[in-house]
Amino acid sequence: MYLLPKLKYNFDQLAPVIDAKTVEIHYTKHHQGYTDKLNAVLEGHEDLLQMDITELLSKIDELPEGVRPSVRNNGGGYSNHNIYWDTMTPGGNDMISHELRAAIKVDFGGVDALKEKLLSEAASRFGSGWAWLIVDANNNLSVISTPNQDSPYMEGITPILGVDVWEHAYYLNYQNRRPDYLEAWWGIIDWKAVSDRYAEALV
Ligand code: MN3
Repeated sequence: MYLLPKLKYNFDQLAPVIDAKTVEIHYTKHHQGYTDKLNAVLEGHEDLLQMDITELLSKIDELPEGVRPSVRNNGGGYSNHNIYWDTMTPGGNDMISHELRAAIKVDFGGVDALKEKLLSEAASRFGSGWAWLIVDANNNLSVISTPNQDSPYMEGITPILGVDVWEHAYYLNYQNRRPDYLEAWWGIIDWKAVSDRYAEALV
């Protein structure tokens, strides 16, 4: 059974970057919906319901055909939003670890260059999807994007920061101005949480 994680903040605390109504609908309707549909499709598959979500997604190609498309969409949606909420904090913080800062310097040239690359990837993702900072099997960082609710875990790589570019994430506030949402969103990143995810991702 997969459970909707509690948010680290109230619905109104990401404002003015993300308004309270958007957070509430996104969390209580969209994220809850993915969670409920994931549990429903896995009913009767106790082994799969017991798995850590990252393991379930990494085994997407081995799952029974009858559940695979729904796990891709709803399991992906469940996990992606867990990371999205965890990536943000009211007002943002700069508590980036020395290790992560050093790795960003090596792989991108610096935090500003990472920002430019990530926001550009997110802005140019056609239609609905996500942009990610990921750690690959060689412990290198890179920026990727995924369509729909596809998860980096399905490709054997570990997301440590993720931004939702589905219109439901920003439309009330920003309408079609995705780049404005992204620029504002960069300011509410929880670098402590991202640094923790980086430390856990290293193998
Ligand atoms: Mn979403």
